[in-house]
Amino acid sequence: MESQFLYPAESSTRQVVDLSGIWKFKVDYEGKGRKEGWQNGLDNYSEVPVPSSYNDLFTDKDIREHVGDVWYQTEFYLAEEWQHKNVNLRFGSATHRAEVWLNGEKIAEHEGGYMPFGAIINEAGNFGQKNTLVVVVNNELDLTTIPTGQVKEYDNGKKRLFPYFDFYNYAGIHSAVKLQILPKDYIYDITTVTDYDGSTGLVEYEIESSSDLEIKVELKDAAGNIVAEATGAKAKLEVEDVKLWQPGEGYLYQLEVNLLNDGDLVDNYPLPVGIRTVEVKGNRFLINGEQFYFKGFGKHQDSEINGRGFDPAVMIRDAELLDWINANSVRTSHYPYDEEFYRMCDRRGVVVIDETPAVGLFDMNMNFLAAGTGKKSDFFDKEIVHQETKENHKREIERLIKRDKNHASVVMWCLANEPDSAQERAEEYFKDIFSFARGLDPQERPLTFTNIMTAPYGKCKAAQFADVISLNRYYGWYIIGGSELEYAQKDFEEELAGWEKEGKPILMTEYGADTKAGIHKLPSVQWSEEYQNEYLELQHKVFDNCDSLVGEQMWNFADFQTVEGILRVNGNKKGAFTRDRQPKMAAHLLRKRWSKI
Ligand code: BDP
Repeated sequence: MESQFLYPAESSTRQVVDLSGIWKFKVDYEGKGRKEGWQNGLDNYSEVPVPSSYNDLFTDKDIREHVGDVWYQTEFYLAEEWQHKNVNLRFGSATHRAEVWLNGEKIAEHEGGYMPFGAIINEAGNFGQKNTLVVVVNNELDLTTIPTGQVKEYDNGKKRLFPYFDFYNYAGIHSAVKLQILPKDYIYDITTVTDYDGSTGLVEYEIESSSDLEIKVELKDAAGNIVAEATGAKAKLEVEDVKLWQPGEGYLYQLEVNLLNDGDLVDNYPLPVGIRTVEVKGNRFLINGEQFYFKGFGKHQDSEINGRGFDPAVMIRDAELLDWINANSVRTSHYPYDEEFYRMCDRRGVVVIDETPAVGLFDMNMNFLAAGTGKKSDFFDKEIVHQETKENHKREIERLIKRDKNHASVVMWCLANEPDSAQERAEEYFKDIFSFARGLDPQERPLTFTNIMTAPYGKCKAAQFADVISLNRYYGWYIIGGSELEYAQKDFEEELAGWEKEGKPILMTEYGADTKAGIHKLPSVQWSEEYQNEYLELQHKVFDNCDSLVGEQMWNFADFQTVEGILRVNGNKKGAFTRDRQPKMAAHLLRKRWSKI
């Protein structure tokens, strides 16, 4: 299969079989599975749901904290008639790496926890018979993986993982596993670029397929009327009286791509297309030529029991809450989410900043906590970082843009979260990263990364390459907090005034205060719901005085799981909502504020 990035859509020529459900599961405590032939089939197994993280399902801490391989197995039948088609086995994602065997034969291998992969299985598959699919998933991270982390091994052979980031390193098969029954000749990539001229919408497209058969495309409006047509692998469509895709109103056309052989339909792929433009002009962020102000959150794909596993119920609940709170946007901190999320945002008009998994480019365990102390770190002084880590980082950027390039909802790429960008050698690293990324997006969307507090204005070596200055700031929480809160305003304003000199848009991608729902205290103390509100009010005062500010995304949408430790109370509690998606007092405050902006 030339590319696994195109979403597995159904059509009159394509059938999709979802293999999600209850699979067999076995933890490989001693790392002996391959030697013992587990790839041929598991014995003495337990059960897991797919998709889901496995960590929070069991009652045994050694399973939750297991570092190494875990094995999955399922069985399925391949219909006889599929022999004459291409049967593609596709994983939406498995975290952090996976190897796949079908009937004992290795068919795929993938590293990187958030992107699709798979293989055409016609050769390894048994048609008309039962097939055994075995997958081994591994969660180890190091200095060169994206994201980064560290494995510690103890005398008894046990290992523990210390992520360089502030969220639990959930592992498992996190997205649906699907069989795509594709025609012999099929479409495997589509690229669209949209624009408009007055009331005429423009859709440029380029199609890649496994053969050079004739291509015919039709663009249909939401009611199904054909509004433009063309032939050939590449062309520009014009749409009269265009209805633009807008924040809050995700109007979608459908590009029907048809592959024809002597006029007979061979393959059809339906791609949703929102016609809109995105641009940074001076210190403004424009969508369809109009100033856009981001209101919303940095999120996590995180929920009770399921962990990082995709859960459509949680996704819809979150979308309803975003609506309720008058938010218009999210950042997919700190990794790409499930494909269904972007498709939903396209439909609902939710604006997305799409982030790579490049988090933890900071040479300190739990860097997010130690960062505020200004402790010395030398991540970018390491040669290996400029070689292997950077190559892996580039690979993830390339994959992200390939997978998500056509989503109207995606308006900006966030290339990294809080790297140690005050370091000298961060400059050469990010110069290369940004110029690499600039060449990849056919829609040329703006690029950013989120800047950490230890690389303030004047010290950051990477911000010069970004189109938008995205700031994660905790004035009033990690610094100048508690009884000093009122004094945080001045320092924060001074820093923003510095950044404003760059003449670029400034976006608050994080600001927040840990708050345990149900703690009330008058006058307030840190961790109480009253304090979270006072903290937010102060931040908002600062924002309202900054002309270059193009948005505020509070940290975090909801409470989420992290590693355990003395600074996290069963997770990070900065949510406006609890982990079970109920509002804290802060949610009501934000709802009121955002109804007026
Ligand atoms: C920032 C990180 C984020 C953390 C947050 C926090 O980007 O992942 O969860 O701070 O400390 O440093 O809550």
